[in-house]
Amino acid sequence: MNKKVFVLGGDGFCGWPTALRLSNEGYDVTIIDNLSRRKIDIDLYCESLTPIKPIDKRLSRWKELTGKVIDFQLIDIALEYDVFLELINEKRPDAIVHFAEQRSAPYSMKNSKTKRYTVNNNISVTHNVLAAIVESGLDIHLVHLGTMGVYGYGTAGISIPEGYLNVTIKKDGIEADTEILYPANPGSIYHTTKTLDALLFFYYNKNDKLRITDLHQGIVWGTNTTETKMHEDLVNRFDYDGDYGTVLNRFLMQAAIGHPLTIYGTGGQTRAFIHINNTADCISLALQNPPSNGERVKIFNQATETHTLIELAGKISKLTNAEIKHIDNPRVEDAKNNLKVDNDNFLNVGLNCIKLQDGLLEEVMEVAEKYKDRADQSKILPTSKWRK
Ligand code: NAD
Ligand code: USQ
Repeated sequence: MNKKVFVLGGDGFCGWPTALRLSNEGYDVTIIDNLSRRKIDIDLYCESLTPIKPIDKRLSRWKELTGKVIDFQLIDIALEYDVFLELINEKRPDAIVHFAEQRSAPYSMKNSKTKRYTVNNNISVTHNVLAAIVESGLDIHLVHLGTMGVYGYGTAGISIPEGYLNVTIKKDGIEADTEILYPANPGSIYHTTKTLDALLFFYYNKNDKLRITDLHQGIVWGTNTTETKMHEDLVNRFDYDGDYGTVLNRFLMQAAIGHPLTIYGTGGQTRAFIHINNTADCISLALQNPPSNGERVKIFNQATETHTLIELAGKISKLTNAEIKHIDNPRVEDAKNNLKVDNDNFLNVGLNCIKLQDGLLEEVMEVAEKYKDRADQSKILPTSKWRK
């Protein structure tokens, strides 16, 4: 019998291509999503650059192309605990992949309403999932999408380890060696929810022996994957606006429509990146390599390379002659940082890293070029500020 997997947030940018990948690999997939991301687009008067189809159309096209059925359940996991638990008891999944959070740092910093929503939503979803797994009594492997931002982006010169750090504590003349979670250092309310998630995992793993993998993912770039390219109706979302658009995809879209590349501040910020095809690869690998019973939370750094923003803008400008524009940084963050990241856990289980290369950058620009008439230029500049 095929393994059953729930994909929470499976209508989103990372969740949709991952759900298709897992279905293609033979998993029996159920997507659970409350479609809140689509509703936030309405609130922000903005849309994905790519014309994403409604979820029922997406799934019927997938079935027609592959013969594979993906079930969809419209559930708000933060608010509908009992419905979610009932579904777990009914379907008895082997694994749950958890993408279902409000994931934009700028959106989380807009105002007290969006701060409160982000905290309430993200922490409630994560805690409800953990409590439901315990209440079901089933042995379910939970794979969660965390973020590189839980570590902050300062490294004290070392390469950031995968979650844990061996330290020597010195106090009152006593020295003791111990292992700790790498110190949390979030840079936004959104990133703070991910550090709180990590503590919830630590606790439920210790107390209830839940099997959990937390993936500390870098900034995802690209649009389509092997599966979403199969038909226009399967196209993945492409966020380009000042709240949800992430830096590399924004630069590529800006180059394609003739908008200057918007570097916030100096561009000396270094960040970790991963291509969307590799996101789906990593989830598949994480599912194939679960922690054993009693093992501590498995933490993988899910990133394939690091770059400064100025380096990325320079590369794209060289390819396209796009103008580079430095604008006042709306965020509170270091103007410049070094960042090195260990990713041996994924390399050791066979991840084939897709690195930034001209062909792939051009592919994203082609997508942006194709849909440039859908771009609303008034949504490009950032409007959310970290300090008012
Ligand atoms: P997204 O907003 O496109 O997708 C999230 C999905 O979760 C949406 O479809 C949304 O409707 C759903 N959702 C949110 N709250 C829910 C709730 N209460 N109940 C049910 N469904 C709910 O975001 P994404 O870019 O696909 O990110 C997915 C995950 O990966 C997030 O947890 C994010 O923090 C993490 N991540 C993303 C990136 C990136 O660059 N996009 C990088 C690192 C980590
Ligand atoms: N930036 C620019 N110009 C832009 C947009 C952003 O210079 O037009 C800068 C930001 O100031 C920041 C960096 O680029 O220094 C990254 O910003 P981003 O919006 O691309 O990424 P971030 O806010 O960190 O969030 C994204 C996802 C989030 C995920 C995180 C991974 O939205 O869900 O957790 O990347 S990480 O950054 O590794 O923590």
